[in-house]
Amino acid sequence: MACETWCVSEREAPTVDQAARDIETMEVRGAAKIARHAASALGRLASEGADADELREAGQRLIATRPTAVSLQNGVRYVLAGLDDGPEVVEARSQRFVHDALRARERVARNGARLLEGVDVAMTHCHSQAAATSLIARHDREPFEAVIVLETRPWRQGLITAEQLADAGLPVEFMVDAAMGRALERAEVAIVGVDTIAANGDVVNKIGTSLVSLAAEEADVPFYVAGESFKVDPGSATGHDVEIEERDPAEVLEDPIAGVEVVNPVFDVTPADRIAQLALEAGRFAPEEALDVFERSWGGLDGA
Ligand code: RUB
Repeated sequence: MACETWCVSEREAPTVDQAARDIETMEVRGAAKIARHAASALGRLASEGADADELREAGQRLIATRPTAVSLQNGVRYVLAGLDDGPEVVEARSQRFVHDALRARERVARNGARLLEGVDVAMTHCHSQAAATSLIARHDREPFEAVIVLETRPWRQGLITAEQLADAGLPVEFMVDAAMGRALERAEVAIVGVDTIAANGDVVNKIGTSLVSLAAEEADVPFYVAGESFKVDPGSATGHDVEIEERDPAEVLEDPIAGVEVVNPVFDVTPADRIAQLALEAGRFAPEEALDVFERSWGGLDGA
């Protein structure tokens, strides 16, 4: 499978062990990319003649790498829905998932850009391809005066966003997370990505997102979310049913301090009623509509 289908490097599709390591170490990160990476690895395993038990076990191993982003589970389920029909079908479903996921991302960017029409200053948090490509698509049509990017502790994924946007020619301002209130004195919208959308439209995304939405509400600034509909989790009634990943304390504090426990939750829940609109591949929607869009777009998951 070539790079354009899974987009990490020029390498072949990864083995399951390699993909699991890439995802665990965050060499491959972001909800959509981890789903494509896992799907590609399953496709490779199927092409190597693995049987149904091996494929099922590999799917479980990949799902266990990161618990919060349902995209990963949905990608694996989509691919393994072909198990009863043999490894060729699993391989074909892996390719179809990656292809459709990339096409969905392009459409999300177009719809995300529409949400940003007429805005001079936008703000974003973390690194989301869906949000970043929405900002770039909008800037290509109608240049921004500034895009404010929050650092996003502890992993500082905001740096990746800042670089990506600057490379694309956007005027980027980089601020620490605690400056978000100050940033919202100028920003006219906030737009972020998503790891999981619960059935009621709550959004689970990088830690700090919920605070951004709260600060945006206080500043009377619309808060938008961009993402592919395979990030919907029909099994989570609300965002609080989604497992929140806790990562290594060393990501927060390299040298432990005696008597201090470092806690490192890396996602949080933004309630649906703070989200002005979602940009999905099928258009722009109220958060409560995402479940319907998922069922219409990814109905194939039902057979998984
Ligand atoms: C990344 C993050 C992103 C979503 C969406 O967290 O929270 O906003 O995953 O990303 P991490 P995308 O760095 O821990 O994976 O739009 O690229 O799918």
